[in-house]
Amino acid sequence: MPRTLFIADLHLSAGRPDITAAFLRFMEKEAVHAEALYVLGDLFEFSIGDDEQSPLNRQVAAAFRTCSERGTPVYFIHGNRDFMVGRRFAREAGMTLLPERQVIELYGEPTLIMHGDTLCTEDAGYQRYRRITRWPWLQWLFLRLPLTLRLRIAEGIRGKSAQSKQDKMMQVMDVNQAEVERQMAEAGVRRLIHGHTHRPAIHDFSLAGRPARRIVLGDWYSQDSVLAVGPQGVELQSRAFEELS
Ligand code: LP5
Ligand code: MN
Repeated sequence: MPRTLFIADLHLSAGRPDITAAFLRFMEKEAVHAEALYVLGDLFEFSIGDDEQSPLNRQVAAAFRTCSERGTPVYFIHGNRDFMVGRRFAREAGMTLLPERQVIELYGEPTLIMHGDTLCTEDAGYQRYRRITRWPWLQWLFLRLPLTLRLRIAEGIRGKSAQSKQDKMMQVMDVNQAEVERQMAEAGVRRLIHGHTHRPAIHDFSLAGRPARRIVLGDWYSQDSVLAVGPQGVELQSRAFEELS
């Protein structure tokens, strides 16, 4: 049975070899059998530019390349942590970079896919930070700094972000339903798939009087989270890392 797989929020880092192991096993055992693999952001804990040729980055690029060479195309949408992943990494990984919002036709159902951070409109501090870090000239300058300095800046932002998250209400960091409906209506879809909030769920609701669905992928901190979509329907799966070995 054909199926298309979606993952997000793996937060891969050198400090969590268990997540990398689960990811590599997933690539080898599951992704290669799919029609396509979509990675909806925050694959990496953070990215500071494609010239960071770390062993982890090499390993991930090789896993994607093997997958696409064996017939499963890999598509990537940036998350709020890895928006500096660029064309060079994409080329090395044999994957296609998609814009921040994309409508794909999934077995007859037009579906909007994205990372999900743009849906959190109540998080004004984050949205301001997001706008600034997407300025092309700022990214251009950032990429010209030495890697060690970029790493220090990234650590600085992570610290500030973790601090400010402590003062935010859970609801502020979730999606705003009106924004969900606005973006779905604008895209002309009745199904949305995203990650970012780490609140895996399938939400059914009514959009302009007709049934609509929002599917949220979970993170990979201590379990995986994989959405499989096929002609028969959708399945949001999660397995604890211990069950995977
Ligand atoms: O990722 P998560 O879920 O923990 O939190 C996000 C929002 N935080 C972020 C920041 C990332 O976690 C860290 C990414 C490092 C990127 C490195 C690349 C740098 C490239 C620079 C290019 C120009 O995205 C968090 C949201 C949360 O999701 C829920 O939606 O709330 O947002 C924040 O907390 C942002 C704060 O509101 C504002 C942060 C101010 C940062 C100020 C920067 C000062 C720079 C200092 C440098 C030394
Ligand atoms: Mn995110």
